[in-house]
Amino acid sequence: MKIAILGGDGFVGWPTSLHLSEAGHDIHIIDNLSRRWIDTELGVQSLTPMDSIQERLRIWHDETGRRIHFHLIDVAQDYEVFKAWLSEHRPEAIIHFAEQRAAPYSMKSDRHKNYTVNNNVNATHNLLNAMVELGLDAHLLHLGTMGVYGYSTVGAAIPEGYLNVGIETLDGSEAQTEILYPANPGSIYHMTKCLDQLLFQFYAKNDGMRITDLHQGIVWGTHTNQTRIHEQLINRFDYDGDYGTVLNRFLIQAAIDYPLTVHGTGGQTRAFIHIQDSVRCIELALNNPPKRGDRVHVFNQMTETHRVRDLAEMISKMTGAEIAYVPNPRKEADENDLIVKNDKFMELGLNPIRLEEGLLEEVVEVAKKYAYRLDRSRIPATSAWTKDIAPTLNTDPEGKALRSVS
Ligand code: USQ
Repeated sequence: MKIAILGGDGFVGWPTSLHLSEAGHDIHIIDNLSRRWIDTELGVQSLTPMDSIQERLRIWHDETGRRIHFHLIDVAQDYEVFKAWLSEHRPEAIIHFAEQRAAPYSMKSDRHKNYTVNNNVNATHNLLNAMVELGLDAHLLHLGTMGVYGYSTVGAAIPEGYLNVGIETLDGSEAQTEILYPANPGSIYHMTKCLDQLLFQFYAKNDGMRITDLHQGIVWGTHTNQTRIHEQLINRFDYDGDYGTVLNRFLIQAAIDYPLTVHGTGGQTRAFIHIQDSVRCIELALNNPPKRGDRVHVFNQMTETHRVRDLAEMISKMTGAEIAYVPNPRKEADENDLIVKNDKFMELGLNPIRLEEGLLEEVVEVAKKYAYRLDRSRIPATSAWTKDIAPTLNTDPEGKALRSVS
């Protein structure tokens, strides 16, 4: 199948491109390389050394004989260029990762809020708009987030996208209907994914577009079967306070003997998935496309839930790392439960990788190997969710002021 992967140079886009290339698909990466520019803006780099996209693709060809094509296009800005590309290549499937994906980055300043909204919403709408204009009946798969639901539960499991509700009618009887699960974003970034959902709902209804929205949890791990093939195929690996995500950050912190930075009480419960399962899920969804006229298909792309402090304790036991409870830069519930349905991927045959299965050590080993590339001063999370929170942040978990337990 000819597949366009928008954002194929990113943390999930890159291993997905390799995975689907190995499966025999004709892969075209479309990317504006914005993530590399953001590294430069923030003055940080991936913990793992990343070659240029062209060099990575040359190595992939040398190692496997397969070609992945790269096209430098900004989907959010260059509408006409992107439309012309789609018109010429007419892919059968389009996987859309081309969005700014870090919640802390989206909250850094008014400029970062504008950038995230403009980039993410424009990218999604440009894509939908161009597909309709060109009469392109490709299957569109989008990487959404579990964060569209919010993280609190009312004691019920979060369903896959839709909720059955009863509404009292004027004559006092009850009408049943199905709605998108109420959006409850916790950051500007998460809000853009909520807006995406509405764009998808409209275009599926109005134009019969075939769309799958994957509500993914927090990805952990670094390697997939393909990125292990060669040193230069290695995935990017973020550790900094903006782009590093919680479990990978804890593992890296443990590897370099830095206190594990638990925000607040650590009572936040979140959904997780290993990067290898993430690419498998995308392939499963690709092989099970919606029919024309179907409503948007929604999958919860996660395999387990954990409380942040439990993760810290588990990693502390495994590695002897110290835990630091630091002031929370975010506006979020101190404690929440989270029960999530993921029946659809399980029915399609996903056999989840669990946290216990040795891959935690693999991440620690990778982090130790490249520890010399890491700048400890970039570890603290410094993006405050509100102006009130900013002055409360102590940005030095290695300092003495913080309560820490081992
Ligand atoms: N946290 C800590 N310590 C840290 C980093 C984070 O306690 O050093 C806490 C945060 O306060 C938060 C939780 O861990 O309560 C998760 O934070 P995160 O940075 O791992 O994840 P998040 O900001 O939610 O975003 C990540 C991805 C995003 C994806 C989302 C899935 O960056 O692209 O959509 O996970 S989900 O969280 O399920 O919405």
